[in-house]
Amino acid sequence: MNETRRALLAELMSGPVAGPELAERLEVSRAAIWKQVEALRDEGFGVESTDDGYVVATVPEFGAAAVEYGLGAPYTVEYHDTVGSTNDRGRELATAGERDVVVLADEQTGSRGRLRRAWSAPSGGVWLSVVFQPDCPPAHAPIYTLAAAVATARAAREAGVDASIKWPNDVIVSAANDGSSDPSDGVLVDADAPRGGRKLAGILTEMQGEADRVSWLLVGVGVNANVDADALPPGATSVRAEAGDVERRLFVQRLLEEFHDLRDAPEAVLDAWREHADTLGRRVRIETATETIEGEAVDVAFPGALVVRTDDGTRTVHAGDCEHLRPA
Ligand code: BT5
Repeated sequence: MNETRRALLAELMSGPVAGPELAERLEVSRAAIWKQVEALRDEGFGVESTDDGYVVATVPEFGAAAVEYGLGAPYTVEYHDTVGSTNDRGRELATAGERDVVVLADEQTGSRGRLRRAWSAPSGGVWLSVVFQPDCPPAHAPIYTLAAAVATARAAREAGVDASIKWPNDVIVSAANDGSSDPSDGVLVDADAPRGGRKLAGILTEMQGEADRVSWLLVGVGVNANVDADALPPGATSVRAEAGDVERRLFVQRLLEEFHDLRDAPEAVLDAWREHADTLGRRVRIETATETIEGEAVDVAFPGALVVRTDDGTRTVHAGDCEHLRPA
């Protein structure tokens, strides 16, 4: 968004301001203010002229300006109705030197999960990538995946979804919580959700770094928001299916605000993660690049490893695909 328009919106946040007063505060001409007010109207803002000045009466449903308006975190937003992958676009911006930018899309046509798996991203979802530069070595990057999972779970809970985190990068509605199976009969895992729980969101973190310092980090978050579950792969769920449609503008704001707070306080992430984890206390099977590890997930360790108690002792697992198993 144009800088003057951004500053204008910031002024209008706190109530009516007259055109001449705005021109003075922003150090531009009155004609420039009028032009930017028209541009905001074109973007879907209901800007009304009252006796006391301009007032924002309505905000558009979604988009860059909609998310930036009232956002309590210092990100600028680049919005696309449709894009290949927000992570790919984020990578372009990161390489060009941009930081603290969020790429946001209504629909993606070439989005990815880990190991280049396909990710479905139909219109109505929340598909975004945050580009930033944490002051840490590359080895610490997983803490930001955990932070994004916590932020997503919190935003989803506020939207009425019983969301929890499955290590390492999923936000799910646990099979035990979604009402589709009765925990009292001892069957804790839903048959349609073989890896345990229905997947609401996934996170894909990518980065560039030198030996001791991250140059840029990109946290891609995909949330099935206002999407029909049958438009998604088997085993997936959506905010719409669990709790009804959400105001995506507010959902994205909450997610970004929570993420930003945790980004600033990495030492708080593990406790927050434990609070929202579905994986801890469960029997798990983890496929790593080289082996399969089975046991009970007992804790999470910095920067994002799962601690698993196995028959052969305790293991700290740094990466892999995790399955929640039925209790023995
Ligand atoms: C992930 O990978 O869960 C990471 C997904 C990250 C997507 C975001 S969207 C914004 C940004 N831009 C991108 O291009 N990507 C990021 P993984 O753990 O590997 O899980 C992938 C698996 O999830 C697939 O193999 C499918 O089985 C399943 N899947 C695909 N689309 C899904 C969806 N919309 N909801 C739930 N599950 C899905």
